[in-house]
Amino acid sequence: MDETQPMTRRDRRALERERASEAGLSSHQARKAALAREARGPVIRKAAFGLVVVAVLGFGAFFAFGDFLNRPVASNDSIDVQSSMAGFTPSVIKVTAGTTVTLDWWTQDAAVHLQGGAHTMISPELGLAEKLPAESRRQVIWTVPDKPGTYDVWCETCCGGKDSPTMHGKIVVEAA
Ligand SMILES: [Cu+2]
Repeated sequence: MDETQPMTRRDRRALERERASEAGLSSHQARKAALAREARGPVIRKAAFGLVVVAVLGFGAFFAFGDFLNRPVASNDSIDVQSSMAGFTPSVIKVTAGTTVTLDWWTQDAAVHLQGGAHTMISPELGLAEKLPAESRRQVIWTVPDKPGTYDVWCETCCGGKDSPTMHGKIVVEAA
């Protein structure tokens, strides 16, 4: 038989019979075996489709919940602050006048989205002019001014910077 030609159905049956007789099977058994082999095709396709579905769902879940999985755990005496395209989280940070606080500041944003590859935290009235590189976490140790009030804080390196309402947060300085 010419191996380069596709096998006809008759060729295939002949081959099955040949194999079956070698294995000592009747032609009836050989046909059953051939049918079973043919039936396996769709089963394998279904299994492959299932794997693709699982992979897609897995990636989806990874991207949706990656935030939570990678979220650094802040210690009790520090304030967890995330910078993202959605702004500061939380958008209102409460601190006590005259105290020294640690801002546990982190972002998962990639450098390509950020001017200069970093988020910033700017508040001249509060003495804040900090930079956070893409996909990083750092602790800002900051002494809160004595004057209570509500102050603006913003990022000037993404999404319109100071003029964007999204990149604005509030820091509420409460009386000691
Ligand atoms: Cu930013």
